[in-house]
Amino acid sequence: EQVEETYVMVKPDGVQRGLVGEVISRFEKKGFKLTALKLFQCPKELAEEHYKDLKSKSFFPKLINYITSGPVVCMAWEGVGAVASARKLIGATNPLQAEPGTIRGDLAVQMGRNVVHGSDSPENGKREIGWTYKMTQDTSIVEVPCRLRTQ
Ligand code: DAT
Ligand code: MG
Repeated sequence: EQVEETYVMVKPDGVQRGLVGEVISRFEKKGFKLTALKLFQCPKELAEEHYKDLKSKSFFPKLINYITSGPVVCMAWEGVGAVASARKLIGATNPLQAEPGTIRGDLAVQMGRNVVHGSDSPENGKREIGWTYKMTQDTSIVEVPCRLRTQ
């Protein structure tokens, strides 16, 4: 197992419901290291890029509408096997199928409101974390200025 960085994002429903602390807490308790954090409003173009593999799906417009509906919290978490482990902590895509003990299993009931995103591969982790940094530097993006880099 290798030290990896994964991108975790609290989606607008999670932010609106006040679950940011709960999500962060689970990753902290697991033992991962928080290396970046940002609160921002995802532009439509970036949402479409983020979910481009799902472009042909019937739910794609709804998904983009949801993810751009309010601020999201973007994070990078580092640790041994962090990508797969984060996916386990998050649970299955459909919250009704997610195991109790997982974030989605404990905190959500709807596929279209499943609280959190986690990268599905180390490559996508790098790619998705890159956007967070890019957004941080792009002053044209409407954002709550909130940035943290631990080292
Ligand atoms: P995950 O978020 O578990 O990686 P995914 O990448 O397949 O799942 O899909 C991204 C998001 O799209 C998912 O979190 C919720 C939504 N979604 C996926 N499949 C869906 C479906 N069949 N109906 C409605 N929304 C769906
Ligand atoms: Mg996915």
